Amino acid sequence: TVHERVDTFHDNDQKPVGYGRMLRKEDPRFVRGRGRFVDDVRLPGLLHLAILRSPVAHARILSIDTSAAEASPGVKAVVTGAMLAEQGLAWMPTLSNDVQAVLATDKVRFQGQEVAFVVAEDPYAARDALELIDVEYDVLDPVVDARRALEPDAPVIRDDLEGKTDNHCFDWETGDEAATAAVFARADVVVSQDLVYPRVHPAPMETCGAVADFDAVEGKLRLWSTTQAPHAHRTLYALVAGIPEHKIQVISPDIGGGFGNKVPIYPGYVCAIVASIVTGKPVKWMEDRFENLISTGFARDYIMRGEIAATRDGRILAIRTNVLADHGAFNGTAAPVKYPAGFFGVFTGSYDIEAAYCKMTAVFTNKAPGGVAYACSFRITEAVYLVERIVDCLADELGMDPAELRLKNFIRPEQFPYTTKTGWVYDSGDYEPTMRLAMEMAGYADLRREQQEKRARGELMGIGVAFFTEAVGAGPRKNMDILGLGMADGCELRVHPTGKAVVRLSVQSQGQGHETTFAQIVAEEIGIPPDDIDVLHGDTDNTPFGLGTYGSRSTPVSGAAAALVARKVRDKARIIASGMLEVSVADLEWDKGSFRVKGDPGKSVTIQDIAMRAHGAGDLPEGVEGGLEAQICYNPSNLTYPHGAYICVVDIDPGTAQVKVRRFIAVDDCGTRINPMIIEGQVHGGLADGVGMALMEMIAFDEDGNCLGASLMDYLLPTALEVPDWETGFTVTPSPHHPIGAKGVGESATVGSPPAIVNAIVDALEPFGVRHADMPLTPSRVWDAMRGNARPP
Ligand code: PCD
Repeated sequence: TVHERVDTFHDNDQKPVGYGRMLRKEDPRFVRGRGRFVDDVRLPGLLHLAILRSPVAHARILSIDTSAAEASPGVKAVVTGAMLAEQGLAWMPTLSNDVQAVLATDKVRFQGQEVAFVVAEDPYAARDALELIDVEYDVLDPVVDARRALEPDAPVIRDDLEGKTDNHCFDWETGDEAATAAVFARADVVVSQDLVYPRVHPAPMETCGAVADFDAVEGKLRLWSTTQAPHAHRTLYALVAGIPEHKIQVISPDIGGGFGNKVPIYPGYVCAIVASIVTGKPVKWMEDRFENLISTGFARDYIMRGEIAATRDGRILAIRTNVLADHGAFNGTAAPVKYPAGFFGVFTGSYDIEAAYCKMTAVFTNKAPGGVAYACSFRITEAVYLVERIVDCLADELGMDPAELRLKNFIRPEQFPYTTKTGWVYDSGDYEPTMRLAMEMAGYADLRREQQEKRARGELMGIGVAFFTEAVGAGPRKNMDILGLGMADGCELRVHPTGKAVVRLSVQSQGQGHETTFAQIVAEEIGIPPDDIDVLHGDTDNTPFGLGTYGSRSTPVSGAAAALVARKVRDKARIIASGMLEVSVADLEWDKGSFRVKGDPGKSVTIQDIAMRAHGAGDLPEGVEGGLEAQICYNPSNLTYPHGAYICVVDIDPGTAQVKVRRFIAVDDCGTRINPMIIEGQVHGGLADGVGMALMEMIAFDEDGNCLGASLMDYLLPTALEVPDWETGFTVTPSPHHPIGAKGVGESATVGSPPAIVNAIVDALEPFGVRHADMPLTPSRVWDAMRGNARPP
């Protein structure tokens, strides 16, 4: 366990080989405005596409008249759902075994749904023509509340599905219902609490878009698109559009943030492809902020009841939960097939308990589809919020300190690998030091004293504690696939004659800095400096197959692939070195960057010498082919389970109910740390996300199904003004099954911070007898809670 609180980093003069703080290789491009995003793609003859969206949440389409739009200046084509239906393209599969309308044919099922598109010479002509399309709607009653969706007389939203007579999406359960009931029956203390994780939106800085270029002569489709999973998307386009897969190239260039929003396939991508085929020209579709917020993958929207059973002295025995999940109009989440509720099964948290059970019902409503893993490994954010809130409710009931209660119930280090009561095998963990470090950095005892003094003066100060274990790195192909595609990752490494290298990844960066960290992983293994290693990604023609970047899977899966492919190259280099030095391979030892003869350190060859020899004149040892390159496909044996302890300090203005996050201490354990500077950046970003969700963000709807969070004036994102100076620390518990011991970290802070903040606010409101209040804790909600009428969103 290491305790480090560095807030500075050294520059590139001290180039470390391998792991360590290193400035990002991609940043010179970004800070000079030389990034190349989808909207920067300009091809000769480029046409522009705009989408007509439904103004209402639920209606039957009676007629669509496109004649005026077709006659509008600059317009090349106007396409409706009926026209797509003729080609069998009106519906497409989602990444969770549902279907979604590309363009509505029968009904519109959410406000903002795609109804028709216009292709024109410029984006303005396309947008202007949208207003000339005349759609006649027969408006139906919308269902905007998940509870209402289950009522027997609720309108049936998905009447496109054969024999569908209700709004059920799926039922799911995990754990042991009877065993859990038995433990609850004999427990001294049982606490239950209703909790809502409201619908929020990932809101990346860059909205979604695509440029499709179908070359009829070559029969080849090139698609630049804002995708977090180019290879998986390519396979899907091949299956849906019937274009042979080797004739599709998906390019995901620089991406301005993904956060799960860019995992699904959106109708706009498919429309751009259709438009290019129809017009014979390249076509660009870029949505605006409003379209992104109302129609693309939202996150959360879980209504949960949490129950916790314990002994009087604070031993947690069992956790039970019942969840109503709102999936919107189409089940558009992306989750491994066997996990319709994602990894919600980790709701037992970081505690060693006797029994657990979850029952979930998912429903369709007249809201945009999604339920995407927004900075979350498939619903872990909801699971962690649930457990960390009810543990606090239990602490309140028992009159115990929330940190002490957690310390008392942690899974102990000697229990790892630990199989939870819902069947997850936590690979490694050492929770107590992480918690103690956070408490020490926070000055926990002093904070509690300060709180006592302030309470005596009527001031509202709260201290919130949260501890999380995540499951990231999907996943072992024996039980994880998306639409039949196993979740493994390929990696290819080529060392050129002069000792410079190129590594090709199947994952795709959206800003995380993969061009730096993957060069560092390879550097650590073969001793070539990171600046001499280029990382290629995001282009299906030039990278090996793999399932993409989300659920913090790049480090656990592709990071392992990169280390192993480098070791494969090193093994070959060793044989070549043995020939060069005329000794057996067993007589060589590796010294980061060179092989030397054991006992004769003067005799050595560098990796660069070996690279030249591998490509150069002269014979190579028996059985060794020329060149210095390798390729692998890595199938992880398990997920990795990072953990962390977060402590938040808030002050609440008793006159305005405004919450100020005064301090935030985050101690993360992601195993071996590749680039601590990047990790801190990841944590800072995730913590800001958490402040947003806990205090301000919510996609709400009125009773007609109008989206009330359709602009950044209504959907509030945190800025520098709302966040404190983060205090970060770390511990290191390597993953035993990962070749370099690294676990993912990209989502940890988003997962762990909301409960810490809400716990702090509820703690501050203790004098008012508040045990819970639902996010987002805006001043009005906090005010209501203080007045004893906390209301769900
Ligand atoms: N790392 C290091 N070390 C360790 C780990 C990690 O260094 N141990 C680093 C790496 O390398 C990278 C990062 O860090 O760079 C991260 O990682 P990860 O965790 O593995 O992750 P990834 O896979 O790479 O990524 C993903 C994530 C996610 S998932 C999200 S949401 C978010 C994050 O990522 N997103 C983003 N972060 C970020 N950042 C940015 N800038 N942008 C973006 O967009 Mo999801 O599911 O999709 O929802």
